[in-house]
Amino acid sequence: MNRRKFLHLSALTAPLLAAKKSIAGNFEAPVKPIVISTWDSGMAVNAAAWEVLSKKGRALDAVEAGAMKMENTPDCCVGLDGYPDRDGIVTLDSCIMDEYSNCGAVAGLERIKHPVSVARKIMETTPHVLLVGAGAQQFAVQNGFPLESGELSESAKKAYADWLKKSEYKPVINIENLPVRQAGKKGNGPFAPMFFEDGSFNHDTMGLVAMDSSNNLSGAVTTSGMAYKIHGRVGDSPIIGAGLFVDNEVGAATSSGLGEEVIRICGTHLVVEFMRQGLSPEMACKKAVERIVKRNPKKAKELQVGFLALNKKGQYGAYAIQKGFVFSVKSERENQIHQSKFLL
Ligand code: SD4
Repeated sequence: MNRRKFLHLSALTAPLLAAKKSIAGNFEAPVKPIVISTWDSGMAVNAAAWEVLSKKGRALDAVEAGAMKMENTPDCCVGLDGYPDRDGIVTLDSCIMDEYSNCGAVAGLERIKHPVSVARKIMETTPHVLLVGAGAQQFAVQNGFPLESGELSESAKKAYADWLKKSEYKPVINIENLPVRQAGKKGNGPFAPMFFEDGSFNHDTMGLVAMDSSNNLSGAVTTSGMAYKIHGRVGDSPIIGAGLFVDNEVGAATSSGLGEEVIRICGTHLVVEFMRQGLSPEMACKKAVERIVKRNPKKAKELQVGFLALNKKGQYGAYAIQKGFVFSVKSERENQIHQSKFLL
């Protein structure tokens, strides 16, 4: 065959071969950009992140914008309007991680509106990963973040006053199918959180991960943590490898639910490692959920944890212990809420 004929033939067959490869599923072009986030409130979060991603912006900027959207939403459970700890103080946890495995986090941060941006500042301007409590606040103020009043939002004030009547310490979060759950909404905002009969919020956490047009992954989490927690309690959300993990070669994962259980298994790190071994995002999340259930054979019915993961192909998946975990996805192909599969 002469060279010209060979080139002509390859031009004809190359698209066929490419099509075959994508049917085999091994060489699919990644769906990008894409952003996925926990809960139905993730729709608004994704829209904010999409503003960045659709202009070929960096995933890191997108996830920060998404988390800030939630922190800015009035009467929302995630930021300063969230529910306080048992001493009546709102303390915020957040983290952020980029495609180079740079990461920053804050825990127990009071009176600062955008903990995710403080986390990013720590990542980008200090040699550290995590600042907590008074030190985190001092760092934030020194870096120009305004100190807010620290007053509870109207709905948080009321719920806290109700809770104080019994002051029972029984943290329960995110279990949508328990009988205590009220199918109601508190507050008037479009993202007003679901609440329990005893007044305690669930969905106090927003986690999101994204892949940008350059195939780079990042993630962020922001939360007011578990309502009426012991002052100083920190959950999974600001812990790298628990509430969030990003490995730019493999994928990224985030979690929602009872943080202590996620920390005990290094949940999102585990999910990413399962994806590294070849599991799909959904199967990787399922295996992590199974590990939590395995170590809690009797208590599992009272626990809720959900994992959400994205791989480098732009494939995503979630899995939860119980029914009710939902997540939101935005790409050029879709903009919708999905129900997570569940184990029990
Ligand atoms: C925590 N994981 O503080 C968080 C709570 C949560 O929806 O996800 N709530 O343990």
